[in-house]
Amino acid sequence: MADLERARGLLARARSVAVLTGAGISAESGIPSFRGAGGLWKNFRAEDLATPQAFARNPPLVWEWYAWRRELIANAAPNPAHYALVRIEAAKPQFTLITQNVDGLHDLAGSRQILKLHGDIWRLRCILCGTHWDDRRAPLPQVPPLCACGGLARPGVVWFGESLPEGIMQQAEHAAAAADVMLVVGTSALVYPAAGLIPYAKRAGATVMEFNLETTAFSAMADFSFQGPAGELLPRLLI
Ligand code: BV8
Ligand code: ZN
Repeated sequence: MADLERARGLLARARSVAVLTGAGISAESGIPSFRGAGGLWKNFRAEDLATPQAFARNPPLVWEWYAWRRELIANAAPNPAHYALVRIEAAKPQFTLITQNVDGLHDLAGSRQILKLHGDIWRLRCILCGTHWDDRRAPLPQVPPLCACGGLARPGVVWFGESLPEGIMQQAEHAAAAADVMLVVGTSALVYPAAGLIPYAKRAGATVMEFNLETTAFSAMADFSFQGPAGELLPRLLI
């Protein structure tokens, strides 16, 4: 694929690289995505369950979904796509991995410079006293889990209608604006403000390379749009 050769050459010469990943990069690790090709959470629309309203209305139902995902993720391993990003990070003077994923597989693979836009499924936060902590037990001994103060704990993730962690979009925009190359991997590019980073990088002069099973709203704007599994395509970007 001549285009992949060209993309590989551009990436090799890039000083500064930013990456935006979505659920699709974890699909080959056995974790179903939310929408689009391979999405297995059809019965649970993320927009219906990943909201403060859904949690207020029915904490056990929302926790059932997260407990199920935590168990899936606990038994999942990073795949060649995650590891390819670790190798790119090691080779670049400037590298930022911006992820929408909450599964922690980038950390497990060895990525260092990670911006977690939507939080982390292993973190819990008490809705009463605000204490937050890591709890990696899967299954959890009790669902919904309670805080030491007796308050109900929630997953430490960003739901629809909730703002992202303080200052994280500024950091992400800074990385996108500084990037010579932006890799966009396994995201349907439907959720904002994350998806806005793609045109943002493009406007700032980055070469945008998309890796997805299907096309998205930004495929036409991208300099390269590769259709195929990230686990197969990303390793071929490396010399
Ligand atoms: C906010 C929780 C404001 C954690 C998630 C109308 C227009 C525009 C925006 C809005 C609007 N109405 C509302 C909004 C804002 C809203 C939004 O964007 N809604 C969308 C649905 C339109 N955004 C928000 O609410 C955000 N907050 O805006 O706050 C604010 C400001 C100040 C004060 C208060 C409030 C919060 C967004 C975060 C929501 N939380 N999840 C969790 O449980 O995971 S979003 C959820 O979708 C996940 O986090 C996921 O990461 C994210 C994006 O999905 P993707 O990662 O892209 O996954 P998806 O399944 O969609 O796609 C997978 C892709 O991979 C597919 O394309 C597939 O083809 C591909 N693929 C599959 N296999 C492979 C592959 N590719 C390569 N290889 C493979 N093997
Ligand atoms: Zn508490």
